[in-house]
Parts: sequence; structure tokens; C-alpha cells
Amino acid sequence: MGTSDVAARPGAPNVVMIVLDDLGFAQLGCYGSDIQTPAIDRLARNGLRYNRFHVTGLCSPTRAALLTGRNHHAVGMGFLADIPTIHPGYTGKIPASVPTLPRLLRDSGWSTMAVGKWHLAPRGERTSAGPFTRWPLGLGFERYYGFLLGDANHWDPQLVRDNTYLDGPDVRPTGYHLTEDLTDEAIRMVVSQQQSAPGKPFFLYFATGAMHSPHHVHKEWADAYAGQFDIGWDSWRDEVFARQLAEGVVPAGTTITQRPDWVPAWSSLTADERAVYARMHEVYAGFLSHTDSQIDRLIRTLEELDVLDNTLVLLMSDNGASAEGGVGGTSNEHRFTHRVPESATDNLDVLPDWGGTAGYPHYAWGWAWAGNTPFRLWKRYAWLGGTRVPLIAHWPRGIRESGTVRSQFAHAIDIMPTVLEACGVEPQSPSAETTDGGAHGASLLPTFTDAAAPAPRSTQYFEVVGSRSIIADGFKATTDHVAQGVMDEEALLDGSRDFALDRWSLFRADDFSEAHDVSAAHPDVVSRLTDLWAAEAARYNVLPLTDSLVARAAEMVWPDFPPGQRVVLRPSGGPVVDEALPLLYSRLTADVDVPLEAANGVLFAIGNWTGGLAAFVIESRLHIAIAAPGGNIRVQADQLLTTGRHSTGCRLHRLDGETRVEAVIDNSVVGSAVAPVTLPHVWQHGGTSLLLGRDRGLPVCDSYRPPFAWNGKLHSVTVESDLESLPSQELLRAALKSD
Ligand SMILES: [Ca+2]
Repeated sequence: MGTSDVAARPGAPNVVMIVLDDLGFAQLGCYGSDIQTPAIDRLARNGLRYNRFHVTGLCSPTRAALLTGRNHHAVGMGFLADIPTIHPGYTGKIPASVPTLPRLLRDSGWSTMAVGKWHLAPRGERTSAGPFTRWPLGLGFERYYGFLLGDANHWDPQLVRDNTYLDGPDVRPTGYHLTEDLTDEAIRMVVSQQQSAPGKPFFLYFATGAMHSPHHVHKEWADAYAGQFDIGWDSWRDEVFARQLAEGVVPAGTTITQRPDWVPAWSSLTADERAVYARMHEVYAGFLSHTDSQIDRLIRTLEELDVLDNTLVLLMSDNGASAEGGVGGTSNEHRFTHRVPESATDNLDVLPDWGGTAGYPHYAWGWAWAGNTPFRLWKRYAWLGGTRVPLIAHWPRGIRESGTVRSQFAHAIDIMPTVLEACGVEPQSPSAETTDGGAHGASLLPTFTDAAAPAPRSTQYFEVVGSRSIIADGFKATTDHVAQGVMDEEALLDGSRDFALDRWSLFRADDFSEAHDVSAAHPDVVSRLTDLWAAEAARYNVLPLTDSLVARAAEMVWPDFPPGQRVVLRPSGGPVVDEALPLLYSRLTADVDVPLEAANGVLFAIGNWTGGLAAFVIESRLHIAIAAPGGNIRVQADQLLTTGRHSTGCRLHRLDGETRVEAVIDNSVVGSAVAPVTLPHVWQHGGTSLLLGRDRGLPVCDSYRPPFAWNGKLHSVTVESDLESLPSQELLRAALKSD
């Protein structure tokens, strides 16, 4: 553990790093949007906005860069932590030799606390057995509350405190929302730390699930925007651009990039499509304003504690706005990633509940495009729509400007050196016996007080899901590569699908939006920059390139203690996260004592009605419920459970394009159903856990209300998979979706 006898120097600042998820350059009020973000705007008004701050274009990689100051590939996080592979740039494992920001601050006398999304614990290290070295406490935080995966159901998250999966509460208060819970927890941590050790500096890492899908918010927040986006994404984008110019976050003379033809013109849409897409953005806008209201509570707490004046608050996004809902958006992202298409007309029926507990929604990609105004593309691309995002720095004692825009090139890897310099902490522990050569980023601190201070570096490579770019010599070169894995992108985007045929565009550094490709006039510069990209790629472990989840999966590193084909689970073991279950399990069997009176309750349940499976008993009758991307399956037994000890549960048969589900009592099939539904390998993108003898949070179907505890005795649940039901490539691709 840390050297707790070291005290920070007197006057050392606190640090609050607020990392929003999938928020585009143009979505905050202070960056030109008409979405209300008054608390964030207040930080901007009393601090600095950066308009050339860059990230990696994807969740885990940016977070790794923020907390290490190293390029993401160089610390093994070239891709998501969910798919660790054998290649050094893609292990998903931040090396133990790399000093992390929380560890350095902790060892220098700061209290260190993390709340919210983590996404830096690799697959294979996320069960209750750890190892915990890459969980928040392992990387240097003293306290943690949040979720380990890439997203979370805001109404029903699987949460972790420190190194423990939380088991409960069974019934969350009406109207529970994850962002509110995370904010409560962050406030509690800071207040208790400050009243326990007054004056001891702290580092709070506050990473919301917002604004990542699912876009979940209380209805009144969405309703506040009723009608506001009926103008459509083309006009909305033009209005945003005009405000960006007026605000100065986009320099005068900038050309807005043109709408590509694979983003439909608003004028080409039907009335139904417009109604559905406008509501999607009302929900998103409400979700963002709600997030802002929670940040407001956190900042006001710092004011009340009288510590805001000497707290460096940094607010940013991890990548640009996301198009992972596809061209038409989705009511349930699990449907989209399992390639079960839906139309705007389909979604008219569910529109009144958009953003509520029934769905797992993501907006149509026209809004992602507009959310990244004035840039091209979005998350997952090395174009500016993926990599250039807001950064706000607020620190009354250290920044004496108000509302100014800074235009120095900056990148996520510069954040840790900036924080360390602000705190007066050396970038390497004095006691460290090994070093990896130091941070790749450099401090932005000189830009806090000097508008003319030089940018920290002039060269930076980018690589994300095979999309590549490089900044050097006053130019930026970018490939036209289109990644695999997002359904509509594969079909609709123009560009290369073959690395050997990738074409590089070239832009001058002063072409703020990258609207004017000058590659034809400067083939020599293109050649020099692509050579430089290759050199940087070799230096930072970027190679081998891949744009395919299936290819990554083939090289996946499995855990040292995989669950194998069969596990026996006991109720006293707590929630069982899906990584601890056999891959593609197909038999779940509960060993139970059925009581004398009518038997009732949940035998086992995983996930919820946006994706999940449950076996439950009502009046002694066994029911199996499955909520899958393509539809729901229900089976009830044609005979009752009798008093005494029985084995009972379900069998899942993955057939070609359909699934047969059987209810089973004592090895006899007592009911079955077949449906044209493909079962996913994970029920929830955000991860979930199998609960024994009860459910919690949202149910898998509306026939029972959690916890609905089993009123007999539950001895165990055995979960088994069949070797013969190996995943098809398509299934594997869908199953591995997680970001
Ligand atoms: Ca993200």
C-alpha cells in the first residue's frame, strides 16, 4: 500500500476529474449546443475551454491514457478491456510497471477516490476472484463505487464497491437513477474525507455512465425538450455551428464539413421517422441536462466545503458522439448489436416510454453526426468526430481567466502530466525500481496562465479499430478505413475495408474542421506522414492492425481459471457475474426443496427484460422467461412441482436461426417453446449477474416483481454448456459487443 506517512505540500490542490462518456464536441451549451448544461457552462465561464483537445476515439483506451499519461497501445489498451489478446498493444492489462495517476497522488499524500465507470479491468479479471490488480483499488484508488464494464443500465446497474460486487438492494427506491446514485456516493466520499482529515487534498475521479447508451432519464427531463429538435439534425447542426463561431470555440473562417449521403437528409424523412428521431434527441438532451444537474450538486458541495477555489476540476469526454445505434437508432441496443433490425415505424409504438425502464435506447446516427459539429464521423474513428472532444479546466487559484478558449493541441495523455505538475508531484515514484521510460504526454499547465504557451507536442498518432491518423509538421493525415462491427456502418459508409487499400486524406493544421483535403497537392507530405505513422505505430505497439471483433476473439487470452463447462453455484456465494459462468451455457438446474404450501418465487435469474433469463415458480408451476434481442420466449410447465426435493430448471437449444427452450423437472421435459430468436452469450452489454433464489432490480418479465424470493430451500444451481453448441461467427461477433 501507499506510503501514508508522506504528506502533500501545504496548499496543494484537490483534483476532480469528470469523465463523461460518448459526449460529442458540440453537445454542451458552452460548446454551441442548445441543450441546457448550466453547471458545466459555469465551469467554462470561470475557467478555460480547450478546442483542440483529443482522445483516442474509444472508451477503455482513453481512460488508460488519462490515468497513465501513456499512449493507449503502449499500456496494452489499444482496444477495449473486454477483449484482451496476445499482442502487447492489446492485452487489456495496464502493466504493473506503469505508474498511474491515482497511485502517484496517493503515495504523495492525496486521498484517492473513484466513482463510476471503470472499463480498465480486462475480461478474465472481473469475477469475484479477481485478480484485483487492475480494478480501481489495484491501480491506486483508495475507495471505489461504480461499475466495471463499458456501460450500465441506469435503472438497474450491477455495482461494485471496492473489490466486491454489491448484492442488492433488492428493491431500489422508485425513480432510482445511476447518475444520482454515483453523485450521492461521490459527495459522501468527499465530505467524509474532508471532515475526517480537514485540509488533506483529494483526487476524485468521477466517470459517469452518461452519455453512453442506454439513454435513460426521467421522463420530465426529456419532456422539457418537447418540439425543440423538430427542426432536424441538418438545421440543428447549422444553428450549433453558428453559435460555435459566436462563442469562439470554433475559429472564424472555419468551413463546416458536409453531410455525407449515408446520413439521411432530414428533409428526406417521413413524418413518422422525424417524430421518432426528434424524440430520441429530446431524451438524449434530457439525459445530458440531468447529468449536468448532478455535476451541479457535486460542484456545489465543493463550494460548501470551501475547497472549490483550490480544486483543479477537469471535465472531458472519452470520445466523440456515438453512432452505435445505427442509421435509425434503437429502442434496445442489444437488438442492434445482434443484428435484429427495427424501423422508425416499429419504434413509434414504444416512443412514449423512450428513455424509461422498458428499453435500452440509442439515438439515430444523424444526431451523433450533428453532435460532433463541425467534424466528420464519430466514435471509433480517428477522424475529429471521434477524437476531438470538450475539455474544460476550472481552478480559481490556478487559472485567473474566465470563459477563455485555448487552442493548443492537447491529448488525453497530457492530462496526467498536467495534474502532477499542478500538484507538484514527481511523475515517477522515487521508490520505483523500474521505469517504463516515462509519460508520453506533457503538461498543459503553462497554458493555464499563458494563452500563447506552446502546445505540449506537435506529433501525435491515432489508431482506433483500424482507423488511423497522425498529426505532424503542421498537417494531419487520416485514412478512410471503415471498421467492422457496427451493422449499418459496414453497409453504408464510404471508404476502404482493406488496410492495403486505405487512402490517406491530408489537412492543414489550421483547417479546424478538416474540410479541405489537400492530399493531391502534397503527396510528399502524405508520404512523410504515413511513414511517420508507421514508425510511431512500431514504437507504441500499435501493430498488428485489426478492424474485426471476430479476428480479435480468435486471439483472445482466456483467464487462468476459466469456468469450464460446468459450475455448481450456491446461494451463499453472492451474485455470479456472467464471466464466471460457462460460455454459452445451455442447461440451468436448480436443486430445491419444494415446500408443503404452494411453491412460489424465483429459482434463478440473470439480466432483466431488456435481455435476460429467469426461472420462477407461481402457485407451484414452473415458468421460464427469456428476453432476447429478437424477442421474448415464455414456457410454463404442464405439471405442478410437488412437495419434496427436486431438480428443476431449463434447457436452451441453439438451433439455426431459432431457439428451443424447455422447462425441466427431474430430467423430464414438462413444457417447451421454439421461437425465431438467437440467444446472446451475454444478456447485458453492461454485464450482469446470476442471482439464486430471487431477483432484484428490474425483472426479466412482468409476471413477477423482484425480489420474489423462493419460498422453499434452494441447495444449488448447476450451470452447464454443451460442447456441440459452439458459437457461429455471427453469434460470437454479437456476443463480444461491449463498449
Ligand atoms: Ca465512450
